[in-house]
Amino acid sequence: PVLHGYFRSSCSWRVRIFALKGIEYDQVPVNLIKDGGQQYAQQYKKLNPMQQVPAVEIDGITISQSLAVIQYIDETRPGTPLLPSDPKKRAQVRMISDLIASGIQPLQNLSVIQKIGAEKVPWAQHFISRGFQLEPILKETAGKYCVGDEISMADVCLVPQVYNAEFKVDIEQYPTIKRLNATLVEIDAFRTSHPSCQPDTPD
Ligand SMILES: N[C@@H](CCC(=O)N[C@@H](CS)C(=O)NCC(=O)O)C(=O)O
Repeated sequence: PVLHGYFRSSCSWRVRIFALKGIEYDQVPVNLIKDGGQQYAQQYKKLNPMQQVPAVEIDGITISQSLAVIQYIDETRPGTPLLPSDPKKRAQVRMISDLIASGIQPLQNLSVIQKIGAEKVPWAQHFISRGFQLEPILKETAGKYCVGDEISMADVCLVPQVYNAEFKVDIEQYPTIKRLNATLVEIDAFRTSHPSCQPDTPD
């Protein structure tokens, strides 16, 4: 696979969790800031008409939308399953993943923040705090990880969102989120996929 992504993009980080499955992949950096945003380049637009990262070339097709990528690799590759087989747990994993991927991240995406202008910091804080009402949900579903004791797509969504939020809100207010994140960031696949150590991470 080839991942077109950006080191600091939370959606790209979700996909870098390829590492959890032991999948080797190449990375092509798309700098969201440089040159007015390389995601807007004509050549990249051909790959992802939405002009966002990630886009993944895999098995002869191109997939954008990080959750679609994660579910595709889960369905086609061996290793740690990212969706549990129990339908109730599976629904909980999807609920938490959607809550983050549809209910938090898009509201403070770069193109949104750029439109907001001067109010961008309180805007992002508001929507992260609102989204982190996820806390009581996780309190119910979590064991060692977001849903029970098995790592899942929900964990893959949570860690990048917490990384992004840490710059903006006080994570101490969310003890379950804080605990889960602290456990997850110790795992090798989360360490190697961290924004601080990607090929395009600046010195
Ligand atoms: N739903 C998409 C969202 C993709 C997305 O929002 N990507 C952000 C980076 S995390 C992006 O490319 N932003 C560029 C921009 O807003 O111009 C996914 O899960 O992959």
